Amino acid sequence: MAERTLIIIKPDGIQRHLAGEIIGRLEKKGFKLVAAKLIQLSKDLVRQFYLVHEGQAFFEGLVKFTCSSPVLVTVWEAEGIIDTVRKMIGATFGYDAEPGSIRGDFSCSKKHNLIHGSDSSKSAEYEIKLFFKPDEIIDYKLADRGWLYGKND
Ligand code: IDP
Ligand code: MG
Repeated sequence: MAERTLIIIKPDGIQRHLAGEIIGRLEKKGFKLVAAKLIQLSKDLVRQFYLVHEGQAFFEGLVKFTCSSPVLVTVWEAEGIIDTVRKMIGATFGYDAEPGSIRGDFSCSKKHNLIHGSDSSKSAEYEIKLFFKPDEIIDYKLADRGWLYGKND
């Protein structure tokens, strides 16, 4: 199985009507969508999700923001997807993010930066399990896969 990553369109992405734009970039890159749901997160779940940031000055504000509107939680698959998506997302703070990246093109904020992407395979495994049961992640083949992938060619 190819590598998997968890991508969340955060509350600002939904409220600013940017979910389609962001999902479209991931689709056009050739990544395979294997799970998706729109959910209103609870504070408890967000605290677990952002556990590594507990104790930081921005933590409670981050939890409040993440629960302030529904989010679109998705899982994507492709060779090397974790690092590639992080490059497509750009630096954490929108005003620092490179033009051409998702945050660089659409965010000027620290907290309101539109999208989450797992930062390592360990985080991806932890995060995917928080939101999806194994049978909610769909195993299927993309018809054009022969044209898309080939990290080891
Ligand atoms: P990442 O989303 O690029 O992986 P992290 O450092 O893991 O960035 O931080 C998680 C999220 O917390 C960020 O995406 C952002 O929404 C928020 N955040 C991080 N640092 C700050 C800060 O200093 N002030 C306010 N919010 C922050
Ligand atoms: Mg992070």
